[in-house]
Amino acid sequence: MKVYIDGKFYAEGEAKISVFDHGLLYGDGIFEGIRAYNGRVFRLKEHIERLYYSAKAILLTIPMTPAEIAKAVLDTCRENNLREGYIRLVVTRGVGTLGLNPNRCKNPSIIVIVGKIQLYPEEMYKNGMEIVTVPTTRNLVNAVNPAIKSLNYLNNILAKIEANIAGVEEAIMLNSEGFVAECTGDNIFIVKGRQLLTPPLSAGALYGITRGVVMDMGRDTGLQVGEPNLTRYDLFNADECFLTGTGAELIPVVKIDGRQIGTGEPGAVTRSLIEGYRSLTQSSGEPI
Ligand code: PXG
Repeated sequence: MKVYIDGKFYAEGEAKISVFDHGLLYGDGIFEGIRAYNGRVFRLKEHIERLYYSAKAILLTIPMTPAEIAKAVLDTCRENNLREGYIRLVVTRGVGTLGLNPNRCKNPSIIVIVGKIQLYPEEMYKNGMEIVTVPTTRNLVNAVNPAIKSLNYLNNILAKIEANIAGVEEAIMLNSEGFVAECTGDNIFIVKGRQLLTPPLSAGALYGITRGVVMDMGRDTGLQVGEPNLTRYDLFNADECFLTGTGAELIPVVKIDGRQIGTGEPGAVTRSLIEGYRSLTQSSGEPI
C-alpha cells in the first residue's frame, strides 16, 4: 500500500512522521475514518466537512482546500487500486518543539492511509451483539468536546479496554450526568414504537456520518426521529437497539448490561435500516 503524506506517496515502510510532530507528542491533531464501496467513496463531502469542523474547534488551519483534500483522498485510492475498503485521513499539528505550545508548529501534516476494515463478526450482524456500560465516562463537552474527532482517543480506548475485560466488543459510555453519550467507536440508536432516537451531540456524541444517514433514512420511512437525552433505563426498555459507524455500518444490539432488548433478536426496523444502508453504500458516493 502507498501512503500519502503532504503531497507525495510513500511505500508503507517509508511512510514516516517526525517524532517531534505534536500529533505524536500530544495527540494534537484530527482524523476521519471513511469507507469506499464498489469503486466509490461514501459520503466523502460529509467526512471532509466534519474534518474542517474538528479543525475549527482546535484552531488548526488545514493548509489545503476541501477540494484539494478530496482529491488527495481519491488519488490515494487510485494509487492503491482501492475499490472497497477503509480510508484513514489524518491531519496532525505538525513538527514543533518539545513544549506543548502549538505556535511553534508551522506546517500541519496531511496523511491518507488506505487499508482493509475489520468488521464485527458476521454472526453479530445476524443475531445481534451484547454490550455493557463501562465505568469510564465520556469526556466533558466543555473540556475536549467528543464531537471533535481528535487524535486523543484515550477516553474511548479506556472504555474499549473495559469492554474487552467484560468480554464484549463494544461499550456504552455515559456522560458525567449519567446520560447515554455513545459507544467507543459507534453511535447508538433505539427504536421505541415509531420513534427512532439517538443521543444529542450535547450529551457527548460524535456527529457521526452514519448516524446522519440513518436519521435521514428514518425520516424517509416515516419514523419520528429525535435526539433526546437517553438513560440506561430508556435503552433497557427499547423495542430495538443498534449501533452505527463507518466501520460497523449498522449492527443490532440484543443485550445491554444483562437485560434482553425487545424480543432478544434484531428487530424489523433495524433489519430494514441495515438493508437500506447497504443499498445506499453500493449505489452512491464519489467515483474513484
Ligand atoms: N463515535 C465515535 C467515538 C467514533 O469514533 C463514530 C461514533 C461513528 O461515526 P461515523 O462518522 O463513522 O458514522 C465513530 C467513528 C475503528 C473505526 O477503527 C472507528 C470509527 C470509524 C471507523 C473505524 O474502530 N469511529
